[in-house]
Amino acid sequence: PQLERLCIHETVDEKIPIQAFADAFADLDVPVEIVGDDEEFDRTDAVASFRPREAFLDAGWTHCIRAGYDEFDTEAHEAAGVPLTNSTGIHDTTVGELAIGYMVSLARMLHIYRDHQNDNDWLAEPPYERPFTVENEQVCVVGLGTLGQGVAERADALGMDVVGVRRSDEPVPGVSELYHPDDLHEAISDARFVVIAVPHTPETEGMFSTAEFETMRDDAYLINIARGPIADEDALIDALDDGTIAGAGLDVFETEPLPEDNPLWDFEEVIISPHRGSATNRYHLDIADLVMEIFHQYQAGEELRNRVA
Ligand code: NDP
Ligand code: 7N6
Repeated sequence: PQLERLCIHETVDEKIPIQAFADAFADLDVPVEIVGDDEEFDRTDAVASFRPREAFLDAGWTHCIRAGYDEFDTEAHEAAGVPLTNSTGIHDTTVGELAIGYMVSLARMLHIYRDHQNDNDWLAEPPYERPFTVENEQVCVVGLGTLGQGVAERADALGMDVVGVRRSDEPVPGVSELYHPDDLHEAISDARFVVIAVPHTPETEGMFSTAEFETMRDDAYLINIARGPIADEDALIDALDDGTIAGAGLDVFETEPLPEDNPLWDFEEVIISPHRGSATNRYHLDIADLVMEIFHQYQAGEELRNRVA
């Protein structure tokens, strides 16, 4: 059956002002409703949501407003015959810029100057050896989809030497050398920055742990813009603590919000952002455009963009 309603689940509000998101569908020719957990669905309903709910298995189609759909049960969607789509394909600029921001700040000590600014402290004699330019430094981008390509393209434009890791051997603009995940250690061993941009799957969980941090240079920085559990947090804390690696830029964590007593807060050479890699003032429009594109594909009986189940 055709879709007769677009339901926006209240969990969208965890990341996007929900009314602005709903208003972005003004041109859609079906009613748009914000719904809660007591809502019942049928096959004429489309649902856009941040979090999964079992009730969505009664709908006609479910869209996850995140690129990472690791919380959704793809098998249940397949068994119920309810297509599930995700939001990959739109975060190259937003998350790419965040990764560049981390690297430039870590290289040029912006985070440390800001710490001193908080105390009105001029920091007259910063260590001469500490700052460096990202230009000519090597970055290894692990995962070369939308996020990874967004990072690679920007890093290349800054004159960095970009290498990368992916399972397929499809080349990526700006990436000088591609490695298979089996050769992860070789890929990361010379890099000044290692950027994690893979989805969270059974294969990538714990992909970075003690052995990987030991393989990295001791003046290297880990940037995680994907999902917390891909880098074992206890092992990361140990590696930062004993100088196995130099620092980190982290947007994602094993537990979010990051608990107040987590040791990661206290490292001078760690920059933490609250899982806002995609957050800009027009994010609701980017997601709404994608949802409308898939909505029209569904109505036309076409293949759905970003279908993951
Ligand atoms: P894509 O699907 O576009 O890209 C994923 C890439 O990872 C592909 O290039 C794939 O290439 C590669 N890959 C998959 N498995 C492996 C593996 N085992 N080893 C190495 N490479 C692998 O996803 P996106 O780039 O859109 O998003 C990636 C993840 O980032 C999301 O799943 C999400 O968790 C996270 N994310 C975080 C955001 C934030 O706010 N911080 C915002 C958006 C996304 P190949 O098939 O060749 O291996
Ligand atoms: C913002 C989610 C993703 O996977 O976690 C990120 O896309 C951002 C709605």
